[in-house]
Amino acid sequence: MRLDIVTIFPDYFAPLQLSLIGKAISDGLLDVRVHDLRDWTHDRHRTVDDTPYGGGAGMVMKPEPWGEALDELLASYRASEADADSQSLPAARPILIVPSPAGHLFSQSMAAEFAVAQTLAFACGRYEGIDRRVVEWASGSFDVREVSLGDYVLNGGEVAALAMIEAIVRLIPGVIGNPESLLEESHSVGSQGLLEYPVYTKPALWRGLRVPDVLLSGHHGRVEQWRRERSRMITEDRRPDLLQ
Ligand code: 6GU
Repeated sequence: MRLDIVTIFPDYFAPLQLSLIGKAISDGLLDVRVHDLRDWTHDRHRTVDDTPYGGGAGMVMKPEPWGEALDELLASYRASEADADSQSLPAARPILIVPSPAGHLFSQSMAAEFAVAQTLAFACGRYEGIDRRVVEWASGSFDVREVSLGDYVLNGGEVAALAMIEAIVRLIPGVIGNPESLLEESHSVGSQGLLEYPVYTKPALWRGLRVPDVLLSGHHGRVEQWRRERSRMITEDRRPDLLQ
């Protein structure tokens, strides 16, 4: 997968070099390119924002640098398509994810959908947002998806993009050593919409607290039943909305 990120804070994405995602990059499963939006400004101050038409607090990101950045992404996609095998299928419209607290709620199923894309681009704006015409214009060439992490406010799209990238990249085939571990997680299809059961490891007695006996019994069927019950109890308590 090719992953392009446009941001005014490229340093936010340094952690992508770590751990699982860093391994995916060095294994050649993932090609990450972080771009500084200010590279597409032309004034001495490298200005990316301006006051909102109609008034109000805060600043709005100017459309021109975004337009040029997205033009360059499209040109670069076309160049790599031309390089590719001429027998290959025409590429799908590239996906452009725009993190926004006003977006559709991000979910595990969205992560799974994005994980099979050939190319993904993230446009990270600040909270007050990007001039609306950028998304309008970009929709002519990209499959634009405005996506929110949840009902709280971050300062910009960078941290949201990092969270989404981690959720997406771990689903790319070959990124996780043991794909079976994906099946039982909270919010995955295999978990049947329930939250994950509690887990324990050695020692069996720690600071006076025992691991539940059933997990030491070696009785596979009873272990499964206990885990299902606990999943249901935890889901009922913390996320009753998931039981609908
Ligand atoms: Cl995607 N962006 C921002 N700025 N705030 C958020 C968010 C995204 N999701 C939840 N809060």
